[in-house]
Amino acid sequence: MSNIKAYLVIVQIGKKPRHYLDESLEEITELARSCEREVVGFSKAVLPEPSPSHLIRKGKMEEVRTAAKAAGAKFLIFNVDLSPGQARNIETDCKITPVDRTGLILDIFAKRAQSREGKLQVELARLNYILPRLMGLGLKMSRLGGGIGTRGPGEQELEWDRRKIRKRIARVKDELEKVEKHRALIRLSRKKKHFTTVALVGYTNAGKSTLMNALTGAGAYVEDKLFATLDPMTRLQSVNGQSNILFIDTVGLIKDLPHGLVKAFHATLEEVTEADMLIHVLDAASPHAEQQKAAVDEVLQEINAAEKISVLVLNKADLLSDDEKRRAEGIWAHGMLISAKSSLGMNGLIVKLEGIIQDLRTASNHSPLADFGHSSS
Ligand SMILES: Nc1nc2c(ncn2[C@@H]2O[C@H](COP(=O)(O)OP(=O)(O)OP(=O)(O)O)[C@@H](O)[C@H]2O)c(=O)[nH]1
Ligand SMILES: [Mg+2]
Repeated sequence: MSNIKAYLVIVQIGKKPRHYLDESLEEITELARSCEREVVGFSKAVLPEPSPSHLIRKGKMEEVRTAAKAAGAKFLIFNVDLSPGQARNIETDCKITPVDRTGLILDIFAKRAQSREGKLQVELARLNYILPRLMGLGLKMSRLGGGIGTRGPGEQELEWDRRKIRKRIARVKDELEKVEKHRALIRLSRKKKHFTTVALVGYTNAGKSTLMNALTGAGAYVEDKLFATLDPMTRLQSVNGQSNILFIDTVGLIKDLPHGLVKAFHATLEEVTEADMLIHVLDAASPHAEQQKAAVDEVLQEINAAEKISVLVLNKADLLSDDEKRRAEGIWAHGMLISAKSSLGMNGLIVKLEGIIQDLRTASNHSPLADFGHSSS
């Protein structure tokens, strides 16, 4: 199957860190690849401020259009988000569909969603993304329709679509609420059964699913693509004599995660908020490991999970030289160097987990609330 061709437009607006453009290009290329788009070329632009009409200036837009057309691109992928108006103008002038960073991430999520819940979450995020864009289109249609007070047939259609979308949003939200309630019940029953839950969190592609498999033999889907995992997967496991440990593999995070997505994935991320402890998986071999850790920490803050007991694992240690290992340990003194793939350092990690879980259990046995809700189920 041949992939759909895409041309990248990498824009820097205002002052940014030194390698911003290169890093942005690298990230969008990875996202495009994960969305099964074939990158056929790219342009870079540095702007003091965005042009309200097309984001980039007219001359640059023309250059992009010519290069993209010549390369047979069906999409123009931008590294930043476009306003509905900019997206519409670019499409009208270039006759190539623009996709912004959020749109691209949403497309990947849509491809990956498997479970009913995952599909609902992605649908909600997409509907919320489309709604203001339809409104932009509606405005244009009303202008086409003539003066104030007159409505072109096009606009009526869009008005109706908007209503339909709003209705659908309400229904999807309703259904998600039910799912959330169901999840809460499941969590309660886990508590009653005295399971200890360990959530694996981290930047996308850090190796969470690989570690999940190494710890539990779960057979979680692993791929060298961004957002390979969308639906949380749970596996019950014993660790060195500590039984009833529930490992949860979760959706990967990314910097500047579109806000709508965080909201849509509320129920999934709640698994992290409610977990007894976290394993933060970091790709220590990535040149962007520090930024990636910061981005994950930010989301953990946002979902009130930053204070949780957590173990930082510096994964992919098999790719590091001795010097690089020392450097990583210098930056993250509490981090544990492991390779989920080659099982390097895994024994140490398991011993560490066992110790923490034992402490957690001892603490909860001594807590006056320990027997709260306890039953023989
Ligand atoms: N060399 C090396 N590669 C690894 C290691 N752990 C994972 N990988 C590779 O990294 C890629 C991503 O692994 P996944 O386990 O899918 O990563 P993830 O964090 O679950 O990714 P998402 O689900 O997309 O967020 C795969 O190609 C893995 O084979 C490791 O310890 N060493
Ligand atoms: Mg995964």
